[in-house]
Amino acid sequence: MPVGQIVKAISGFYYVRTEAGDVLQCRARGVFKFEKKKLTPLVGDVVEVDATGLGEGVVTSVQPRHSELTRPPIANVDQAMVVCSLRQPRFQQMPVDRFLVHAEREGLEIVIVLTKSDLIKDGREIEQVREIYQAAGYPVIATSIHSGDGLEAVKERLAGKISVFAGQSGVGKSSLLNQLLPNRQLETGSVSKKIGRGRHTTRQVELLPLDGGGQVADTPGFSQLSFQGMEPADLGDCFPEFRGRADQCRFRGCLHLNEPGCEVRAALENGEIHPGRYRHYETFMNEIKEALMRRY
Ligand SMILES: Nc1nc2c(ncn2[C@@H]2O[C@H](COP(=O)(O)OP(=O)(O)OP(=O)(O)O)[C@@H](O)[C@H]2O)c(=O)[nH]1
Ligand SMILES: [Mg+2]
Ligand SMILES: [Zn+2]
Repeated sequence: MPVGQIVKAISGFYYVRTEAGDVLQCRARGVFKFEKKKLTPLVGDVVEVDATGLGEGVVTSVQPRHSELTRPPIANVDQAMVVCSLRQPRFQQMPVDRFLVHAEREGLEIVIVLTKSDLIKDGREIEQVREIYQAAGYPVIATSIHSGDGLEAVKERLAGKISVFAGQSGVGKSSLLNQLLPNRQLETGSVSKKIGRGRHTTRQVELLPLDGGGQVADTPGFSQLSFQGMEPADLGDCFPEFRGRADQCRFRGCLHLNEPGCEVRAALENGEIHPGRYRHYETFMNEIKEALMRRY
């Protein structure tokens, strides 16, 4: 039975690229389950298909995933390109930090991609953002589709991997991909002047092959991201700049809030951890605790 990968899903149809390179339009047969959980096939899933002829088929099984994101919905990616614009809309640290937690939970490689650098007159702003994230251990690439800034660096990071472009609507995910995929023109949209937000131009997740190996997924912009199902003790692990220090906290299970002998707080106080990142840790911790209270 041929094995393939779901590259797109639209209203109950799964588009499966087989090893032979054909794309079959498939329905799913039956209910798939892992660990007793009902599972809906996602873009990125490796599946078995029954070819029924004329470019059509049926998905008969889904293989276990090595990673899974709910927003954007995609399975088996290796790397997340966290895309955020510098202007139109203005850079916002909160949604980036929020998404980073989700990507860290799935153990993804992460690159922060800043877009629209042509709209910035003073390079210091880029340097400030770079400092925040490089101190946390993330590579940061500033890009512009107009000046060509950073495009080669993004290409190098994508080579040979399965990556997802994730970020809010209007930050320029599809525009950037159009620069990297000369044979594909993805639809792009304008940013509303009035509310400074994108218009949700991209409607579905699509996995696209890259010249020279690797694949990349364009995804719809999203804004709401919650921490449902997370435990307070999980959060620190999703901040790479906390991880090495947490082992040295006085108490095991230290949540790095008010505990004495906390090495994360010590690093914050001597300026090794960025205060904005720590503030977001506290915000997310409160959200996780509130969600837990509602559950019981
Ligand atoms: N000045 C400038 N504008 C850019 C750049 N990249 C994208 N844009 C503009 O930003 C707007 C939104 O771009 P899209 O690529 O549609 O954004 P998106 O992230 O794919 O948005 P959704 O599909 O809605 O999630 C368009 O008007 C683009 O022309 C850039 O590097 N510089
Ligand atoms: Mg788009
Ligand atoms: Zn601690």
